[in-house]
Amino acid sequence: MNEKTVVNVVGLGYIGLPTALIMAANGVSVVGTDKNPSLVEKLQGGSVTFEEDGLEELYQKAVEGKIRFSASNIKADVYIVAVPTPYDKNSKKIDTGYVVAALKDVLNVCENGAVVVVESTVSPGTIDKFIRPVVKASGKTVSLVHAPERIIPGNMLAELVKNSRTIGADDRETGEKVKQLYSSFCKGEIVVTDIRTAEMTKVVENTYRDINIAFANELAKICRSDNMDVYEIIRIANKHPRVNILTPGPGVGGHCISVDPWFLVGDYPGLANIILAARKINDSMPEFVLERIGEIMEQNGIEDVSKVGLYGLTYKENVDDVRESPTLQLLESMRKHLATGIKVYDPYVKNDIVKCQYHDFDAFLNDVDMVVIMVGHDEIRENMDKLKGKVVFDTRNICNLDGVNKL
Ligand code: SAJ
Repeated sequence: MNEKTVVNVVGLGYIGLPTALIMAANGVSVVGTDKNPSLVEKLQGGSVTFEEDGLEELYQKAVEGKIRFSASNIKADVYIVAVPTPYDKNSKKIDTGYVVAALKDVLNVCENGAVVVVESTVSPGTIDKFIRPVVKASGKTVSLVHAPERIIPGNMLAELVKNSRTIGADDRETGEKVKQLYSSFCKGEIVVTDIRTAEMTKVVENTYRDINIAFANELAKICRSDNMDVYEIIRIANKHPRVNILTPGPGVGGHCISVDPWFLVGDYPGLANIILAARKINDSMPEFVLERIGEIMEQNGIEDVSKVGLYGLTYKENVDDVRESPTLQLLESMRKHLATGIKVYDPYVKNDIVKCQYHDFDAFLNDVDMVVIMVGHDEIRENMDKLKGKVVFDTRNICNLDGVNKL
């Protein structure tokens, strides 16, 4: 890798875009491509495509540097594939469709000797099973690398720089080459290993967090059943030097933690037991919240569900990503129970994506008697006073008003 190295980032979503921008802002020649022409046009036209702290500033730096956006791939030295890897809802196995399609597009244009880095999360063995055969069939000689991302939405740009990274490669030389490229922006330790270890490590990291959140959620249910304060119990238990319990919540959303553990369950049925139990607990939380809403409505004499409002549609605070969000899971559950009319508001979700959705906080509050805090966006944290006089059900433990109901 040298200053002439050209990188083509394929897929400009939540991971591809920040990666392309940060490389360009650090002097690497980057071409960002995406199959979605309107997304490419928007980037060419001067605006970013999702909200993330510091992303616009980074975009400005990148466009002053060496980046361009295109709807089709170009000849490059390194390709970084960052496209979604969903899972099949029935078999729980990974759906490699997008990665394979992106790879085929790369193979159509690349020259022999190019390096193809897969950043998308894949289940252990995917590169061997699904990616290598495609490369072989193309007749091209490329070096495959797996460099799974680790950045957390909400703090992506800081984490791109400071987090440690894993580079899985078939040989040391390729691994070191890619390490050098990533060290243009990454100041954390960059560990070079083999591809299978890199694949497994990524999935294990997200599974670890899923299991730990499930433990907190299970405690919330146990404490609710026997009238104990789960937050106080966790606060005290966490004073033990080797205990660090996470925070219970309305469920686990996002495209990572709620998805990756299923890869292990799908590939190792019978072996992945704690992992499966954790998934089930976290997936049960929206339904648990729904039951609590029913109880709290009854206790407060609220009979009409249209007098209840859900605050927050995204999967967590201060992001605009709604994928697998607990609120959407809850609404789906209500739909199955033929219950409709609950009101919804989220300052980050500008389009109408659900029924009875509001786009103004005050108008939303005016129309409801009970507010369910599903997401702890800064907006509500800074405006708690506005909830005075309402029945409040706080699933995130961020509200200290008198009489607030908790999980
Ligand atoms: N949540 C809780 N309680 C907690 C922590 C989180 O209920 O104590 C919920 C959140 O509200 C959210 C979900 O879990 O719905 C996941 O949020 P998160 O902030 O834990 O993680 P993600 O999904 O935004 O990002 C994760 C990160 N992985 C780990 O922390 C191991 C990130 O580093 C990965 O890069 C990302 O997945 C990914 O793309 O794989």
